[in-house]
Amino acid sequence: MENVDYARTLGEIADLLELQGANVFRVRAYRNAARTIETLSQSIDSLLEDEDARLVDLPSIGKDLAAKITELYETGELEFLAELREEVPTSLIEIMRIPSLGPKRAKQLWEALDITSIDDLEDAARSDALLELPGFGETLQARVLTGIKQLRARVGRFKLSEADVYAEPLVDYLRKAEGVVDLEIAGSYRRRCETVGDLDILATTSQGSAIMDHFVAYGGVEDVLVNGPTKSSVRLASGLQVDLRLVARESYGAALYYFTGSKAHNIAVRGIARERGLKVNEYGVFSGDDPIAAATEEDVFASVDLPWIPPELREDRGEIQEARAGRLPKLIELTDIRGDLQMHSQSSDGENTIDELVQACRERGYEYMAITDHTPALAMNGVEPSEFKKQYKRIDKLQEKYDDIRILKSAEVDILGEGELDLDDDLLDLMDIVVIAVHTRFTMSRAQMTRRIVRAMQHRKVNILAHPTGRLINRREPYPVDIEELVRVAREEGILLELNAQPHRLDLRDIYVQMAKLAGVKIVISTDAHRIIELDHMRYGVDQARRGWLERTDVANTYSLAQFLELAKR
Ligand code: DGT
Ligand code: CA
Ligand code: CA
Ligand code: ZN
Repeated sequence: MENVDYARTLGEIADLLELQGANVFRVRAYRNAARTIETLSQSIDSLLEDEDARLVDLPSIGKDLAAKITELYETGELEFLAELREEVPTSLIEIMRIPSLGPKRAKQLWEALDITSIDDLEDAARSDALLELPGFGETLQARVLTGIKQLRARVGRFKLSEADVYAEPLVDYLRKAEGVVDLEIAGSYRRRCETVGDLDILATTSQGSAIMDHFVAYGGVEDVLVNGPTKSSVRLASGLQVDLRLVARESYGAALYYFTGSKAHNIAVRGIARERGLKVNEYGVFSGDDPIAAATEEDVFASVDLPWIPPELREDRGEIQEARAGRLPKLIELTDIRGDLQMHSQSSDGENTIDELVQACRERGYEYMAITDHTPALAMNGVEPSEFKKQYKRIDKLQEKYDDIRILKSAEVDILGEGELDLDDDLLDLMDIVVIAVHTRFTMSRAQMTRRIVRAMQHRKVNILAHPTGRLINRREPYPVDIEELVRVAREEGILLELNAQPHRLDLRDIYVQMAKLAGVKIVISTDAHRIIELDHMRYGVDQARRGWLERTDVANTYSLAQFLELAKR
């Protein structure tokens, strides 16, 4: 099993316990364990193969959880989960995930109206049946219907980071097939979209199609949908569908181009080709019946007088015109990053000490970093002002040991309901950099939310607005906010906007990143790491930045410390 499979199982237990109204600490124990496993650098399977390794040494894993994980490892199943599933209809979990419902209301719907599926819920909401329940009203009922619509639109899409978990070992496995020459994942995965519907793999071999049988024999395959000599499709145990196409070596470039997409980009390029009397398909670019380009992507682009366009830009959002004019951006790369401006230590909800985080950032070659613990408004995870003062003294001490990295004193200051900040000015004055964010009260009107955030941005000490829209991919829509107004205020006030690199946030999203760039607002890409391994999420932030057309100079944390501080200055 993959670590994500273990994590998913523990997460499901947490969900089911929550629906039963179990003790919150018990629920949280499962969630924390799931998170530990999801971000572990070593695989649970290999850990358990090693006799000396002890699961209980991992953070958030006690004796009981270790036993459950071992049972999963040994039998592939978990009796406890099977029992829970008997007691709770699984589709209630989906219902519970609809924004503004949650476990208590899902349970209430189940008990009072016998609602156990999304379809039941939709029927009930449409016939006004929800209005009869205590605590439900017109607004909530309308919100439930919107939530159902959104849920239906996104089912089946995997976050890019989830797809990576399955894609990387599969690609390693496929490369071992007989005679493989080229092997690459095209489609939305290659364009580094934030979610992917399926994986589209292309291969060429020196001879034969042995790779097809090798593919369908892969251990992670649950169903073989098609097994042919040039195209096979499977569904992995995780539900992810994978297509493998074997193409002729002389037309590999054309196939790679075609299956990278996007469809909109392909259609636009095909239109240009048609004007020139050319035809483009997955086998090549043709003038009449004669292929004029097919071997490489560069050839395909050159046949319509375009330079090669990076996959992340191929969305038909102006890249073709800019390419023609010789104005394609030189996209930012991971190695350009020189610091990370958001991470949490043990003082709030992080797992590591500041010392450990500093070591990890030094290992990553960073020149600066900021510790941004939560503030008291987040009851369970917040740090009290007196604790922040102690933390800053500790940072001063620690700083004396290092001249290769600057540890910036900071906090992720909560934006309260009316736009006030959760810490007093005298504490903000002790910080090198002030990061602000909304974490509560998502349901205000667009105008109210915009006013709230703008007011916070206008506070003279603020430098960075973190995860500006609050969305969680596949789980929570952004709160309603006038993003253009936030960009305008950022420009006016000299505030940096964060592109949060957590793979389930990626907030700002690509088009807003581009909007900020066009307005002349600098972006910071921060990992918001809650443990060391999450510092490596930086690559997802950089992927998203590339999709937003950012160059190195558009990103504040690609500059030297002195230049960064100058950019952050109000
Ligand atoms: P996904 O899988 O929903 O995340 O998105 P993609 O972009 O990977 O889409 P997919 O898997 O349906 O197809 C892969 C690529 O194949 C797509 O990006 C462009 C190309 N393609 C598929 N269908 C068409 C089509 O009808 N016309 C054109 N021009 N290209 C297509
Ligand atoms: Ca795809
Ligand atoms: Ca596909
Ligand atoms: Zn946050």
